[in-house]
Amino acid sequence: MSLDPSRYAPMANAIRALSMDAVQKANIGHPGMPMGMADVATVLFSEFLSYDPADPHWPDRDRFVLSAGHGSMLIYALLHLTGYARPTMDEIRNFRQLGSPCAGHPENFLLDGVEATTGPLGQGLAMAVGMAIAERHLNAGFGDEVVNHRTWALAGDGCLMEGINHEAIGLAGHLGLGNLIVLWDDNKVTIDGSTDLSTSEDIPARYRATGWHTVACDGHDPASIRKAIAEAVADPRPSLVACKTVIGKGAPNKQGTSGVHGNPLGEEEVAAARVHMGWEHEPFVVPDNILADWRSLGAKGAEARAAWQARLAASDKKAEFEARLANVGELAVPALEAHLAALAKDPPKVASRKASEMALEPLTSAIPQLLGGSADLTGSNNTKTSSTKPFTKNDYSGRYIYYGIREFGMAAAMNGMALHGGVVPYGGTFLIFSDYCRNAIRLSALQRIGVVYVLTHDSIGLGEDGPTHQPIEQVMSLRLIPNLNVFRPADAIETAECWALALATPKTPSVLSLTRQNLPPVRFDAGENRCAKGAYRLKGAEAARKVVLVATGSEVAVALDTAKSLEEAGIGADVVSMPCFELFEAQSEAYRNEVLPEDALIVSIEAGSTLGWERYTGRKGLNIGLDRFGASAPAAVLFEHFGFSAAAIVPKITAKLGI
Ligand SMILES: Cc1ncc(C[n+]2csc(CCOP(=O)(O)OP(=O)(O)O)c2C)c(N)n1
Ligand SMILES: [Mg+2]
Repeated sequence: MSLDPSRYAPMANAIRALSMDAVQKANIGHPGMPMGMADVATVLFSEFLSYDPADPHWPDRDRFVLSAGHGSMLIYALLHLTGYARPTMDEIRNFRQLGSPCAGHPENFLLDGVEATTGPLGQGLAMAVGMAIAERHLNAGFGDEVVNHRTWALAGDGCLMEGINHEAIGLAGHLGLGNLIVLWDDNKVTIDGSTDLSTSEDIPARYRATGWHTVACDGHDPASIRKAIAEAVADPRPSLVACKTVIGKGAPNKQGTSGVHGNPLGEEEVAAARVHMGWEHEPFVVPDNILADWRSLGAKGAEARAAWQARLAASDKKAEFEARLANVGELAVPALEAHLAALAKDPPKVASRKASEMALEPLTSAIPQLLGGSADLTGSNNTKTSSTKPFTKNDYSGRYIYYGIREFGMAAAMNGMALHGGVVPYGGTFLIFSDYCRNAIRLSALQRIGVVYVLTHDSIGLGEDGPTHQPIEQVMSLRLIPNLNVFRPADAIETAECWALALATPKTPSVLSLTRQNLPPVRFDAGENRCAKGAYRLKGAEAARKVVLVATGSEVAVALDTAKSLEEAGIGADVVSMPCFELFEAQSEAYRNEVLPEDALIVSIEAGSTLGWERYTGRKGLNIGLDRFGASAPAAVLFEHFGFSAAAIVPKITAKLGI
């Protein structure tokens, strides 16, 4: 029961009118993209996209990602018109105002139907790649009956120009993700003006070179749009549909210019657009007949969803599928029980990256949702386990992704996988290259999703590779990102505990900061997850307590050595291991004061930036760290050279104490 296409023009104009009026009322926003892509969106939502406004979380729905997030009014208009409960017309009227879910850029946690937070150009498309990966993986496990949907990304010139585009499409082409379709708003305009100012690239040729199918259409002609999308759907490769459009289409004097990209049209031009489009209705009024056409599409989606529910009900994999969509936190604890008991019995001296691999072995075996990978550092990040065979074009059931040297692409893809659901992604690179993917890590946190970053070689302790590879400011700067748990475990037991914690927070991503170099065990008990409090007293003072040494990761062993020397000099010293600032901050004030008492000299020891440690050491405390770049030499030499030894630290403490 598809719509009579002659109805499309007024339907598309409803999108245009809502967009220009909402932007005009807010007096800020981007009318150009929604007005330019209104015709393409109308054909897509009428004839191709599988969605049900009454059940926005239906697992086998198509995913639609508005990668060109500045055009947020397009998705707000579409959600309202097709009959999602929100946004209401009042909420659209309050576009960009405090409390309205119609934020400047679409936020996945504010509105059902917004599958991803977008706005940082390029990342929406890269997240769509991750969604398509998750879809194919679940399809391999559950079959077409249960999982078989498409992922659509609407992207602008900016999304295609960003460097991450290269990483994302390279991966998608290599993996042959045929259910992925990118609709390119090929309007040849960006903020500064014509794209001729900055690019002369043959974009479809680049896509084809990475294994994509490409097709073009007149983005204002429904028949042309339909033909191109149908071709994209039929082609087994991922597809780029170049939709030739006029930015701001419908605004007679401003369309086609960069002026409509990100500015209100102005009262005069809004009035002229009404005349030009033949739209006689007041702002924020959509006539019943046009709204009815839009709403009838929702009913079509309900049929598709009901058919899927019937297929699931009849499937012998129903229970397994539903279990796959559940949170994994509770599976992690029992999965690690025997491993932790064995560690406590015979604590190994291993690098924490190795300890991570040892924990991942039982975790990946017990938790089918875990989908691992690395940006070409598998052997260094220790991310591959015996139960995770490669995910390839010919075998999507694999659970290990060779991302290639694409850190940003990997991080964004993992965001897409987590947003899709049914998989829990973890991926590795060197900690130093967290800066390459930092904005995607930030989007994991902003979007409230459980991605795990395995970031190894986490200090000068990596040794001979030298300053280009030695993180200095990375650990502290990752702690600046809200809603991100940064773990820096001190030994094998802490590493397993931190893995359990990382998998227990589906709405908070985690970073595991892990060493290249071996670490002596500092923990010999495994009954209680002591890392869960973020920081805890590892060793109490023997002599009268004058000092509390608080350290993370590889420096916990240095703190224990230092405490030993202090005790020998009659100076009582606690040692606190602080694997996670964020979890410590969540503890009661009483607990925090108990661990870091007022009446002792607090000394932080961490082989990285000291800025930030004052929070715990105070103005009178002591910060042992590294506020300069490292050097190329063996790890042990560097630790000695930069003063991470009891011999170097004790005199600083005694001087501070005036002893
Ligand atoms: C990573 C990133 N860089 C810069 C911006 C700021 N910005 C928003 S839209 C835009 C221009 C995008 O051009 P295009 O994708 O062609 O959108 P159109 O003007 O056609 O709507 C820029 C530079 C951004 N949102 N994200
Ligand atoms: Mg453009």
